[in-house]
Amino acid sequence: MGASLNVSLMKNNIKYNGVVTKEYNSITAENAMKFDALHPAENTFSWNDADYLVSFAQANNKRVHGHTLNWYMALPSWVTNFVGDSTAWENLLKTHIQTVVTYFKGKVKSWDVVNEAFNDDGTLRNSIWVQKLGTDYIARCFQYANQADPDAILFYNDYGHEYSAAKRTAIINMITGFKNRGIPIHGIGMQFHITYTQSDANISAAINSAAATGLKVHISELDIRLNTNLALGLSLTPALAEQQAARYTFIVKTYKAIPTAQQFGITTWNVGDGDSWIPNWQGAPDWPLPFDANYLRKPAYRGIIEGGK
Ligand code: 9MR
Repeated sequence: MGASLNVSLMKNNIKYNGVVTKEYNSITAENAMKFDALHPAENTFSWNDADYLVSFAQANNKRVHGHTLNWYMALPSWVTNFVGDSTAWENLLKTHIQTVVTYFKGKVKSWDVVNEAFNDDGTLRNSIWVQKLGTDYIARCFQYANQADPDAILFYNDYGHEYSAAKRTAIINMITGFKNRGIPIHGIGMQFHITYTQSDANISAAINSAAATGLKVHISELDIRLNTNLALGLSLTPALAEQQAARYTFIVKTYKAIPTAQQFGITTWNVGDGDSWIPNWQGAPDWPLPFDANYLRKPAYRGIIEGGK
């Protein structure tokens, strides 16, 4: 069980740090390993925040999952403004991936190599990477990462598997193609930023179709929103909290039914309701996580335990 971590809360909030230390055995950096954080200028790498999380993990015996080597967001302006031919762009891509993977070799044992490359309709997102490097850049990202650390477990990470059959089919087709071509890919990350109204059928279809690839499956950014109408005055009622707990239980149960060797883990995106990215993103209050804003366990916590039994 993992969570994505905010470095400044780890340093400054004793309750946050305590809950993280006690409750999880895997961590992902919420932002500290993204391109803009690690590589703010062409010839500058900035490792401090990422190092802090890696040291914490080593001292407390936790796995570190790397997020993310390639994404269309969280890019520094030197990349979005970069001028160069396709060789120069390829070099930029390769240098970033290989510098980062080499730096963390042996410490970060798995990576989201490429994040969110598809649109919800299953077409490839027309990102800066597609524009500069063509559609097969995704395969090359995996090859570059694998060259830098042949032992790293490499994931393709995305969202929407539960609500878009077209998107999950496109992702699975890409993965099958990679396997046939010998492109090193070992896992599929499904973010699962979902609402409590998401159906059993959709959740099962996402988990089971990912498992059918034979790859490791990571539920990589789980949170369960309650404010489906974006009501500004909504408050968390016991009834809503119980419905959320039941969704957590169903997800964990369904996940635990896939072959054990394919269960990479379940990671929530953030730790407590007070540090969730959701309220800010949707512009309305919400309580998507297993801990409340004081880092006390919610019914969702019990729901997770229940699902693992
Ligand atoms: O939670 C992250 C937020 O703090 C950042 O501002 C944002 C941009 O870097 O990324 C958020 O995390 C995203 C993750 O990296 C990829 N999947 C969606 C997550 C929520 O937007």
